[in-house]
Amino acid sequence: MKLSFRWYGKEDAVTLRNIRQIPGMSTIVSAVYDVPVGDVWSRESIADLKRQIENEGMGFEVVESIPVHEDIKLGKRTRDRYIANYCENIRRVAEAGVKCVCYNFMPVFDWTRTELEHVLPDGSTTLAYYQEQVERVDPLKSDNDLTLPGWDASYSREELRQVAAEYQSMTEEGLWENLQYFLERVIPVSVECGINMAIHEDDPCWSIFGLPRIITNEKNLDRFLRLVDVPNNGITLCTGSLGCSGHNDVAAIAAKYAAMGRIHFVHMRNVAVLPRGEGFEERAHLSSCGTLDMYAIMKALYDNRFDGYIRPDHGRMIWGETGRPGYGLYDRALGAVYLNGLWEAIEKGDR
Ligand code: DNO
Repeated sequence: MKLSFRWYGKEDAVTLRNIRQIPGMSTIVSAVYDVPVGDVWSRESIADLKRQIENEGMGFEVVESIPVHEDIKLGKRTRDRYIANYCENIRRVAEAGVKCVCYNFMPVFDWTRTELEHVLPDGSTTLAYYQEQVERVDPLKSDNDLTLPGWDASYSREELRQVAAEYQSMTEEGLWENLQYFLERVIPVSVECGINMAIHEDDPCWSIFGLPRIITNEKNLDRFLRLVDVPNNGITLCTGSLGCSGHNDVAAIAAKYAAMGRIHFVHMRNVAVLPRGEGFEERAHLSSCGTLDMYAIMKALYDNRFDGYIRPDHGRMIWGETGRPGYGLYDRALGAVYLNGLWEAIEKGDR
């Protein structure tokens, strides 16, 4: 495995120097944030990222994310222009030495939580999703002024309603068709430039606000991989996104797709799944802190010869740290160290 860490660029309170000091850290996961979704990234911005990362002795090999414009997901006529830009971005990051691109195909909302600072018994704070709170918020109702903390701040309230309204007639099958259209154009370019494309599962892995979500379980991942059946069309295995539903056996999923060579990137984090469909809370990485067996997942990857990138996913806020929810330094660094330990033990146990 290649240990990696997400960095939000110069504006990130966590510095590259901080990250470099985490044992075994080799790769930075980042993106260009200075242009709107759908535009072409400048070569200068990409080169600038690369230079900063390499100056700290690490490599820039994973992009998370090149975001997919809503017009592509909606299948609008304007999508061809955005797909052309997407392909151009793939070529440009490949020229800079990037090997893997993470993206998602979730309508309107990326990851969604109802609380960003839920206090755990030990005084740390974490991200949580309570179904009952989600049900009280409907972005399509004009008289509803409730909001959720994870929402994309780049949309005004009205724009959010408009874009969500455009999905009212979109079915899951429609979204599958639009995903296929996108992949048929983008994957050949990624093959040409040696980039592994890694779709991120929907988080949480079920429909919210009546919007379709399709990258949610093993059956749908099978269907996804068959849409364009080449190794470059792969997945980001996000343990927390799949694992927040008790129906997904994450270790079995990890084993299956690693054996097929279709997992290019892994987000490792633990969640506590609440009873009776009440939602979930993010927890420290250690297996005993949540529902997921992190050892079993790492072992499944190792046993099936996974050799891609892994990063510790969301951390809690601990030791008084404040900052971007889920993306502080301390708890993610503890996560990285734990992943190193698991991997070393599994590897040496195998000799
Ligand atoms: C959340 C992340 C996601 C992820 C995108 C990939 O913390 O895991 O926002 O980056 O879904 O496109």
